[in-house]
Amino acid sequence: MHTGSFLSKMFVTGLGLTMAALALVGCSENKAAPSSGGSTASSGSKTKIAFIVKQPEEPWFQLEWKFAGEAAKDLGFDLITIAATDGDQVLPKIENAAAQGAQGLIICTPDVKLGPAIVAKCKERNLKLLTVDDQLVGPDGKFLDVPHVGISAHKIGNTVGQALMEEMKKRGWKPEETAMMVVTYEQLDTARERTDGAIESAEAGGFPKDKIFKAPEKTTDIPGSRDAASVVLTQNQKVKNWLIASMNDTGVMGAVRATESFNIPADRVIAIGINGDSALEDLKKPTPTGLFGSILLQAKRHGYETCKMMYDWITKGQEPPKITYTDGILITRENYIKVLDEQGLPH
Ligand code: FCA
Repeated sequence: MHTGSFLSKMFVTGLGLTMAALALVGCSENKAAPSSGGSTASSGSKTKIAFIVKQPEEPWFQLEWKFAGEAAKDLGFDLITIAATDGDQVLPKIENAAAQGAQGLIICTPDVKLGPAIVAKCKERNLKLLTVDDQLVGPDGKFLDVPHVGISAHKIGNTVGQALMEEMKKRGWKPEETAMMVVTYEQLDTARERTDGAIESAEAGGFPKDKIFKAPEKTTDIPGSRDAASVVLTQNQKVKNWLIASMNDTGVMGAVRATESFNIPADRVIAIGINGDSALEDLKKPTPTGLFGSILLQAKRHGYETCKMMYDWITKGQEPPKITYTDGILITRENYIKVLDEQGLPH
């Protein structure tokens, strides 16, 4: 059944979830106690893993937590899910996880520059550390030597650029009537690599460099990308057709909403996101919007596999690989149901 599924609920009851996410932020942590593994009252001896994310309102992170919860159930550990939505919250929340007895931390931090402080805090509190999605950086801008699970950002960006070119050619759009808008967030490496990859492939496909406009977003939410896109649209009102790329679905969704408020017809827009989360909202609408597709990422690997790595590290002393890259698949109106089914994802 489609309607009862996790993702459908997530999209249909967006407000409820946002409230739930806010409640989560408010009370700072939420313990998902798995039922397997025996001990209840004397859970002191049970392995405890904390999973901190930067944007609990984004469906991507909700999916990561959902799969982490499945790992907790299957492997029999306690999972502590914690939201840290800005830099100031990170260290106190780690402290909090340690005080609750966590032995390991999986984190997608709101600020990767906190890398050295996060590493120091985990060392001080004897927490094993694994990063997911966003890699920690040091003062020199180089990645820190912490095990990491992330997407092959540049390659996935390339896939976006190639798919945009293909669809543009299919529609027979003239290059002189077309521009590309790239909603960027370049201070975050994984974001910059994705948008650079999209631009690189568009150029390799013959798209003129001077028709590519970057729209730097100040915040990585819908209002942030919408505002950034509106500036570019205001400055380029003569453009007939728009290609749109960004670091994730949220980035392109804000831009698509902006094209709508500029009264640009939906069939004059081709937007392709990354994540395969909020883009589903548009793919499900009976009338196509400018949102053409998204690169579906492997949330299960980011939520379940990271937990398994951490669990094996804590319980067997098996260190995770230094780096694990995951990839993605293009989903569109035509194939998303089939692909989500194949991936064992709800829709
Ligand atoms: C970053 C983005 C998320 C998701 C993840 C894999 O953390 O903010 O939306 O794309 O990488």
